[in-house]
Amino acid sequence: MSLGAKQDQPTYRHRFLKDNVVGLVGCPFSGGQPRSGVDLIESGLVQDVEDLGWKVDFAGADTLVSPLVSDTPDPDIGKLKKPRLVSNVNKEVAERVYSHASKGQLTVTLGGDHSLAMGTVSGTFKAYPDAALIWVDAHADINTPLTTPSGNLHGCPVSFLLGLPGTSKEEIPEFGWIEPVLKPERLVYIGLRDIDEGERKILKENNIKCFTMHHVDKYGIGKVVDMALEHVGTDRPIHLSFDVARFTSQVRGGLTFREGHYICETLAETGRLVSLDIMEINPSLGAGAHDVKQTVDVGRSLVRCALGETLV
Ligand SMILES: [Mn+2]
Repeated sequence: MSLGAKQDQPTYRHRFLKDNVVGLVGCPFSGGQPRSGVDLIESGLVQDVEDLGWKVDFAGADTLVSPLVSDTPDPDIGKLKKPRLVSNVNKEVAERVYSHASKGQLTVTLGGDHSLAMGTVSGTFKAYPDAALIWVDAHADINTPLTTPSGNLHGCPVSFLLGLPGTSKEEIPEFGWIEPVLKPERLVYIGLRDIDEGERKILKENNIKCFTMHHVDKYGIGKVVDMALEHVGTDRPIHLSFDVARFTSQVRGGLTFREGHYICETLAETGRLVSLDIMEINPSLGAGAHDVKQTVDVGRSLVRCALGETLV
């Protein structure tokens, strides 16, 4: 899929970065279970990124964020499952992302379940307090410890970043390191399709801008991305958190392959992307070799588009 032409500098000039360096963070962490999340990096992603004119700061697969699996008991807190493990992994992710971002690198985090955005967004916003967050996902992931139907923390990261009721240090000290760095008006969703009842209420009460699949159908992805960028402000650094689960299999009316790539291409064009999450790329357990390869290929091509790969 690569055009084969090696660039000596990135396609677009980046406003907030120094030295055209991509800082890679890998985290094969999913629901407390270690999984093979290194596929994407091992598949040649570093070479892809270098071919697009970037230098890569990645110390190798043995520096992936460890899932910190241990025998220490980690009982549920309320409904939340594996709360201490999720918190500890995210704290480490936040430190790694901050260390790249604070050097002026464009951080690319490959995960892993979407709870990891607690860490990535915390790290990015520590370096760029005025940043905006664009969340591309079928789900809003904004349940709080009080509203979550499942207790899975991958459905909750945004609520912690906003500091919604139920997430404070007093209420849940295990996550007390997370600062409420995100403002509702600097968050925008693209591609929502399945929203829980409690989430719908939170989105309304906090007046959070959502472009659902209804809006994508109505306006087309081009107009939706323009409106999303306008909503969060045209001169802020941007953190893009992209959930690719169910994105590769177009079974239930989510974003298409091209719509997803269009989002990444357009954010690259802004020259304001400072942090990118490609999450839920871990091929599901038991998937066939073909599915694994397809998931990895899609993740790779989204990263390339976000880093400036163009069709011609
Ligand atoms: Mn998600």
